[in-house]
Amino acid sequence: MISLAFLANLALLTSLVFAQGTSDSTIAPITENNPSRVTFQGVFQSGKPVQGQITGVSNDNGTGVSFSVNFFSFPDVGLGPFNYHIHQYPIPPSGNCTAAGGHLSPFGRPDSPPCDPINPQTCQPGDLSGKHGNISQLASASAPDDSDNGPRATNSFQAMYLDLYLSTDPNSVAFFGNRSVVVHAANGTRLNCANFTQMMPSETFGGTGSGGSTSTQTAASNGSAMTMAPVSVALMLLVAVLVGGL
Ligand SMILES: [Cu+2]
Repeated sequence: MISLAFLANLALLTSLVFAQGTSDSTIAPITENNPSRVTFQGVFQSGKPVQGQITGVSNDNGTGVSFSVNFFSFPDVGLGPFNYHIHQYPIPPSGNCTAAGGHLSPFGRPDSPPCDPINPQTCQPGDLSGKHGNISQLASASAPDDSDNGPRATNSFQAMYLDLYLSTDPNSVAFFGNRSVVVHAANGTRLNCANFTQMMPSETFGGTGSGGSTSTQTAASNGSAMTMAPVSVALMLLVAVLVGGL
């Protein structure tokens, strides 16, 4: 009797999992209603090859996430082309990049075949270099001439792009704010990695230009302090006018 019930449950569970896994195949939907201007940044660990950071901020229209990539100090161009992804798990305090697990792939898209950037919705949401280009050309204009030893480690890579398939909404399966970024050599070696952490608007934009439309936690506390002053000034003016009029 128990085994029958167990089998029935197992069948139900299997059909549910199967339906979930196949209803939309592995196509990633465009993320919408992301909270406006929420920002997450990953900064690579010091003392490892490849330095720099990647920053993702959601747009005012809530669709997708805008990324800004600034990587530098690549070890050796010969180890490239380098690639980088958002990986499934955060990096533990030990800094071990292997603990990040595989690429963020909430719809079950495997690592192969390689991502076709013409159809980014078919790629793993975490496959940033697959969708937006790997690091095959490094800017080296500022590198000192050291032709005997090949290109110096000052090589850098910058990119900015809108990714439509990642999310800043913690309720989304495409949320990346609690995950990690890993940069790899061409042979897959994990050169460095970083956890994403949320940045406050003042940190992101240096406290300038965002104005009153910035609608997050710190803005609220700053705003209350700042709006108090005009209100008291207005009250004082009103009192002054009244007193003066009498
Ligand atoms: Cu990776």
